[in-house]
Amino acid sequence: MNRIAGLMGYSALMKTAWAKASAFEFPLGKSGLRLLNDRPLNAESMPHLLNDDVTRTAHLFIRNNGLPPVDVDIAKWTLSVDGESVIRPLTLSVADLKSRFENVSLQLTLECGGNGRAEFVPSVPGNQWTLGAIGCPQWQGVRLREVLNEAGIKDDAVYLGFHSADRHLSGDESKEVISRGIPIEKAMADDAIIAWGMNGLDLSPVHGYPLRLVAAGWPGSVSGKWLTRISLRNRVHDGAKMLGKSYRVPRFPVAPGTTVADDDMMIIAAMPIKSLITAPQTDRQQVVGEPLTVRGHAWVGDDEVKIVEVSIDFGETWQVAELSSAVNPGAWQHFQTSIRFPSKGYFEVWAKASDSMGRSQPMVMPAWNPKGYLNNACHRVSVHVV
Ligand SMILES: Nc1nc2c(c(=O)[nH]1)N[C@H]1C(S)=C(S)[C@@H](COP(=O)(O)O)O[C@H]1N2
Ligand SMILES: [Mo]
Repeated sequence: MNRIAGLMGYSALMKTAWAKASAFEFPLGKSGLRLLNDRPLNAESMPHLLNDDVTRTAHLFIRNNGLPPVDVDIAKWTLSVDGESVIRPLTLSVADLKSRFENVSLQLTLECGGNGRAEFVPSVPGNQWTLGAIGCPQWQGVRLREVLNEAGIKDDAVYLGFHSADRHLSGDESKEVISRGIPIEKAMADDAIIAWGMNGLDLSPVHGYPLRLVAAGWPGSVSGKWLTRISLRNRVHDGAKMLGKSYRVPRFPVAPGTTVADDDMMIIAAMPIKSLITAPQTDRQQVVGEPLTVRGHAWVGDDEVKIVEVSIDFGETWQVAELSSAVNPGAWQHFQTSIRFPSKGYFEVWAKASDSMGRSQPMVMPAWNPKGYLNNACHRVSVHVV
């Protein structure tokens, strides 16, 4: 059974989700999210809630692997830099970070590697994200490379690993929830930061207060929240959720449902090209002959989106949308176009983005993989023209 990418249905899915959500209170300041799991807390946004150029904190998805730290005292919080490949190990307070390094404010995308997982067939375990595990808020912090340069990087450094203060679900305090990382080249990039703020306010408790990493364009799991330590490694970081099948995909395409050996899996690097239609909302009614504005965002790992095309005839013909450039490296780009429907009836609006390397979003599901990562199939919304 082939499910329809992106159209996949809020109606059926939401009935169960809302029933669950009604017994659950979202953290203060969050609104409209769809609850996937309350322990650990996982909740996704909706396409129409992501229509703003800059994602509101209220509408950014939440992806926790464990339980956030409690009783955080920002005045006592420290971040250390260590590892085999550090020259001068460092420990910094939040105030040190703010006063000793250039402060930056950047719009950076954050997308969970499992965004779109719900559509893989056969289905795979894990949070059943549909479309909403993506956002692009404005982050305040310092460039990661400035802190690393201050500590000094040995020639043999190849990777950066992070450590965090969240608590393992089992209650076992010796167990780390997640300790992932990025190659040193990405750690030195313009769009990799240590953030203390989101949209001009302190990070909220669910998003990593008081400090987190944000490495735009890579799976969200490398953007460690509640950050306490970063390690410069002389080998690929081997922390929790770096090995096995976590955040990894097969090195070669496999048939749907295949069991893949760990040795045949590789770490996900930059995220693929993708777009999201944020207006109109799916299931919209439209009067025949009246123009409809179609709007949304497009983004791609470490590259630039070159073109976004829109179709209302199931991909037979495409119309090129206006596309903005990114406000800074690592930010998503916005597209917009006006559409007139030729007749009454059931239409779908499809959006397809392509990047500077000539890669486009697939119209149907991309390669199945055991954990359901990297679904960048085209988003489709329905319009009933009357
Ligand atoms: N310490 C810590 N960092 C973490 C996580 C976590 O569970 N613990 N989840 C990761 C994953 S898988 C994602 S997709 C992003 C989600 O960030 P958000 O909850 O702020 O949207 O945070 C990442 N950083
Ligand atoms: Mo994630």
